[in-house]
Amino acid sequence: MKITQVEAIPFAIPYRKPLRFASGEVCAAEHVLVRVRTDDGIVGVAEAPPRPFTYGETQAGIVAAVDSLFAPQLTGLSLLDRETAHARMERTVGNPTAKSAVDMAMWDALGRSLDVSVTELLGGYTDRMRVSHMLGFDEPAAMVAEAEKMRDTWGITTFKVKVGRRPVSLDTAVVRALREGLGDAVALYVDGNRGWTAAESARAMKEMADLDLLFAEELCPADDVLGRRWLVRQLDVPFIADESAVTPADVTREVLGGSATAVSIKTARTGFTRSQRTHHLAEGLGLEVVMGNQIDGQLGSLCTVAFGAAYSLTSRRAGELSNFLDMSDDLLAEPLRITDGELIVRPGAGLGAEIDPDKLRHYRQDR
Ligand code: MUC
Ligand code: MG
Repeated sequence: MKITQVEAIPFAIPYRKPLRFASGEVCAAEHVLVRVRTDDGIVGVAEAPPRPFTYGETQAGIVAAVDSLFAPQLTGLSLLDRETAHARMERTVGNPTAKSAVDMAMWDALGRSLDVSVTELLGGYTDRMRVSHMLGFDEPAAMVAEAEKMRDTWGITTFKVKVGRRPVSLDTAVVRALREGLGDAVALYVDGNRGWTAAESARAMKEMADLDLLFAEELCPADDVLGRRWLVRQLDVPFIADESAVTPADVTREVLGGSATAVSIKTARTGFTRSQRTHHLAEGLGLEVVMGNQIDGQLGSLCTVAFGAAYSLTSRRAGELSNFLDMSDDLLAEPLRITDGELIVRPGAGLGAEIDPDKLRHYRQDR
């Protein structure tokens, strides 16, 4: 179970349809495949999606961090030395997605070594999650049409609607059109990616008061400390901290400071080890949890469902697991499939993911 190699392979797969939101847009999955090899021939895999507009990471930066910092620190450790691996990676500030992909590839390799699934290793609560689909900026009619297609094709009935544009009526009109078009049988919540001020957020939430929203996420910046507390106090839905609460310490600060009442866990940025810590903290604080999406490919989505299914708290709400549907292709030998609005954990050891060697050869950018 000794780590002999940690590889970082950049690849690019275009999106059929770009995803646009208040803090940026994604037109291609320019991600990094991380592979952890052991002395007994096991290979664990995970995927790192750089999001410079949220965390400052780039694809080249992730490759450099893994190659020059983490690979030398981890080579020679056992897969069971997770705390040591974590402590060594934490000597480097930032780089959340690079660290997380290494962490998850180690868990995948550990599961394969023990012939146990990652979900069972973590908590083993269930084998599936309901799926929530994230709708990027567009005209109201196009967003309603996309939601209807997701509902009719994949059985998805929970939608996260990107908001945060100006004037706020651009977005409130979309949410109203979705509620009118899809009716009460769907659940809707909104994510502003810090695009509005606290006052704009309050106005928008008042305008949408009759639309039965489930949550509001990161509508305004957490750094506008007093404004955000003022906003959160007046809402009658949980306010999810996403990019403002990457570490357990961030979650503590945001929640105890009155700037959030729920948390998004994204395995892309907290791996399995740190997501566990956030989960345990959320349980202790009595917070709602939503398993979020960092615009992950299929491997990243498999990581999200593997973690989300492991615990009661993380599997209670629909997880954001479907944006890979907008990609033109992927690396997995057997594609993920959403059925009746659910995604099931892959049976088998580790994450149960096999990378298609031809697809990797085609999409990798380093040779
Ligand atoms: C989300 O929940 O905010 C958009 C930017 C990012 O980092 O993740 C996505 C989704
Ligand atoms: Mg968000």
